[in-house]
Order: sequence, then C-alpha cells, then structure tokens
Amino acid sequence: MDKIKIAIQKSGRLNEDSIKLLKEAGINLSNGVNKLKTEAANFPMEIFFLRDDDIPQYVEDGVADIGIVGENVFLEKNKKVAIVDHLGFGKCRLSIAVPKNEQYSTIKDLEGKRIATSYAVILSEYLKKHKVNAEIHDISGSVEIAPGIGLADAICDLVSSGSTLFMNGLKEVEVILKSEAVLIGNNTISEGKKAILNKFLFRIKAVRNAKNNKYILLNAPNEKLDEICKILPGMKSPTILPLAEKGWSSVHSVVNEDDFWEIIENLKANGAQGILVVPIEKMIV
Ligand code: PRT
Ligand code: ZN
Repeated sequence: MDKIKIAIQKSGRLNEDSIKLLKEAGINLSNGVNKLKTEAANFPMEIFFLRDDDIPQYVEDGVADIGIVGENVFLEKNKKVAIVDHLGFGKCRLSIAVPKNEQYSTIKDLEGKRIATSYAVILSEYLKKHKVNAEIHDISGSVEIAPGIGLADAICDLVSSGSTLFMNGLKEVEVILKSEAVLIGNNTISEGKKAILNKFLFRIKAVRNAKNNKYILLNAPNEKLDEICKILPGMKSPTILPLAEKGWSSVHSVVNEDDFWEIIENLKANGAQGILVVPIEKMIV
C-alpha cells in the first residue's frame, strides 16, 4: 500500500502546530517525535522531522512528498514545489527595518545602503522591482543586531509582535511579504499518493471549517420564525423543532465566526431567547 511522506519542522515555531494539524486530522503518531522519522498509527503517512530550511529541497527531490514550511521559506528556497494549501498558523511578515532615528520616507532611501538579511532571494527581487540598488549582506542569524554593530544600515527579517525590532532600536519601514505556514507538495506524486493527499486535505478543510463556525441553538416564538430564519444562514437552512410549550420553537443553525456577534444581536432584537452557542469539532460541507 502507498504511504505519503510528509516533512515537518523538527523543532521551532512550526513544530507544535504542524503536529496539532495532524492530530486534528485524526492522524496519530505512533511513537516519539524526537526521532528523524515516525509513522502514523492509523493513516498511510510517514512523518519526517527536519530543519525547515531543508524541507523544500527534500520535497523537490521526492524524499518527502509534501511538507509544512513558512511561505517565506518556500519563496526564499525557490524549489520546484507547489503550494497545496494555506494552513493559517505561523503568521508573520518579512519586513525591512532601519534604526529608529533614521530619516525614512520612501524605499528610495535605501539606495546604496547595506541591508543584512537571511532572505537574500526575496529581498533582491523586491529591490529590483522597486529599482533600488543596495548591498545585500546574507547572514544566517541574529540579523537584528547588524545595524547596532555597524555591519549594516538596515535589516530585512521576519517580524511578528515587533518586540525584537523595538528592543534593538529599529523601526519597520516596508512590509515585503505576509507569510503563514503552507503545505507544499511535489508536483509528480503517484496516483495512489494523490488519493491519500486528497483525503488528508479533506480532513484539514473539515477542521478549518469547524474552527470558523459555531453551532447555535435558540428558542423563538412561532410568529417570529420567519424573521429569525432570514438572519440565520445555516448550512442549508435552519432546523426548526417544536418546543413542548405551545407557540414556541427551537431553531438550530451554523453561523460563521466573522458575522457572529452581529447575528446574535440581530437574533435577540427579533425575539430569540435562550441562545446557546456550541463549538463544532469537524464540519463536512
Ligand atoms: O531550526 P530550524 O531551521 O528548523 O528553524 P528556524 O530557527 O529557521 O525557524 P523558526 O522556528 O524560528 O521559524 C520557523 C517559521 O516560523 C519561519 O520560517 C516563519 O515562517 C514562522 N515565524 C512566525 C517566525 C516568526 N513568526 C518570528 N517571529 N519565524 C521567526 N520569527 C523570529 C524573527 O526572525 C525575529 O528574530 O522572531 C523574531 C521576531 O519576533 P517578534 O515577535 O519579536 O517580532
Ligand atoms: Zn530554519
């Protein structure tokens, strides 16, 4: 039987969420995660634990069929692999920052400057696009200290809360890229593996849908049902069940997180009572 091989980060910012994603898709890792490789106990999947920087190459070479990396790593490594899905965690941005007292108004201010980064490929493409000539210093760690020690005039690095920049006396002046974890895949996997991948993607999607939606139950007087049903989108249409108390019904539906509070306020204003909101574990649409 075919097995799909997935590469995830061994340790670091994406490790925990990657394992959680597998768990939520019902995939149990059979033993410890401190090894190079393990197998799923109940799904045709092998899991490799690697440095994130190496994952695109392994997927291109077919050592792994799919992998989880930040979009920043995917773009920087520029390998022959495709993005299969966006995973919604590991969010950050790749930005240019300069010392906070430095005068900065446009990207032209970087002309002739030295910029330290671990993202030379993405940065040089960005500078080229904006017709700026700058000197790129490709360094592998602690990029944020480069201006302080006189190694560079600016940096290009990942930012999430901004506190690293702040602590190093830097200010963010350009956002080059907004990034999140992505599932990348080899373009030439077998039909058997493709079928397994689709099964995996189906499960991921069900979990994601569930997270974005809530199950809602409420009581309403029958004469208000029309209005209430108009407010509730539901998967098809709301379920309506009669209550023991005459003239009243129970209404069940699914609502999206984004419009959640607005819908609740609307429901209350239209006579809904005893509103219960319940998390959904999986949602297959
Ligand atoms: O050992 P390995 O090579 O596998 O890991 P790594 O050290 O290269 O990567 P790791 O674990 O630091 O990050 C993995 C991925 O997480 C990155 O490729 C991004 O896609 C994503 N990610 C999300 C981040 C951040 N947020 C982040 N804040 N990666 C790094 N940072 C660093 C940033 O480089 C800077 O030093 O955190 C600092 C900034 O954070 P704030 O909160 O102070 O702004
Ligand atoms: Zn790395």
